[in-house]
Amino acid sequence: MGTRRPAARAARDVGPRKMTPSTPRLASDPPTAREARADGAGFRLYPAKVEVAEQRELTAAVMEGMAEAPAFRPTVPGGAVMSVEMTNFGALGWVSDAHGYRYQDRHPLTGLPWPAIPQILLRLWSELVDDRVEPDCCLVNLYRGKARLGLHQDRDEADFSWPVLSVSLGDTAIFRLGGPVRRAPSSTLRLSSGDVCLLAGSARLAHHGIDRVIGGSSQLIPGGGRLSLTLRRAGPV
Ligand code: MD3
Ligand code: FE
Repeated sequence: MGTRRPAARAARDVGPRKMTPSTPRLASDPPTAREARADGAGFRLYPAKVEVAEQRELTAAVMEGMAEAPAFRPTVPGGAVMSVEMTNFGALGWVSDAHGYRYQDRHPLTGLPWPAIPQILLRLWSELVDDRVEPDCCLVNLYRGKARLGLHQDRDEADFSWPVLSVSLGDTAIFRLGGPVRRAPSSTLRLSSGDVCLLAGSARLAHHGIDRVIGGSSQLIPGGGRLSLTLRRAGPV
C-alpha cells in the first residue's frame, strides 16, 4: 500500500479536476463506504446529529479556543472586509488577506499555531468521513448581526476528493447550495444548531453560501449568533 488516499469518486461525479479515479471502477461495482455515505450528488444532512449537551460542551471548547486564537473579519483580495468573523483549529487554518486565500500553520494576528481541534469534532469525522486520517483544519465561522457569506466554491485544498464535514451551532442559518458552475440553479435549506452536513463527490465543488442567519433563534452561543465548524483535510496526506 502506498500513501493513503480517499476513495475514488463514483463515475457520476463530474468535476473540473481529478476526474480520473486512481483505481478503475465499473458502474456495477458496489460503492465504497465513503461513496455510500454520500448519497446522490454527495450532499448529506444529518439533522440534530449533535445532541444539546454535546452542543454546549462543543460551544465551550470553541470559546476556549477562540480566547487563544481570536476570531477576526478577514479582508478579501479585492479589499473588502468579510462580515463573518473567522478563526481556525488544527494544523492548518484558512486565511484571507489582500494577497489572496491560503492555508497556513499560524494565526495571522497572534503568530501562534492554531489551537487543537476539539475531540467531539474528531470523533464525528472518524464516524462519518474516515477513521484513519484525521482532519488537519477546522475553520470556525462566527456569524453575528447581519453577517452573511456570499456564494463561493471551496477550492484552496490540496485534494478535492476529501469530503468536507460541517457542524452548525446556535442561531439557524439559511444555507444556499448551488451547482458546480456559478449560474447553476440553487436552493436553500435551514441549518439549525446540532445539524451536520457532509459534502462529498460532486457536492464538494458546489457553489454555496449563507444568505442570512435568523437572530435570536437559539440561546446556545454567549452573546448570540451562529458558529459553523468546518472540518477538512486541507493539506496533502
Ligand atoms: C458546500 N461555510 O466555511 S457550512 C465555508 O455555514 C462555508 O459557515 C458555511 O461555506 C457556513 O467555506 C457553510 C456548509 C458547507 C461547508 C463547506 C462546503 C457547505 C459546503 C464545501 C463545499 C460545498
Ligand atoms: Fe465554503
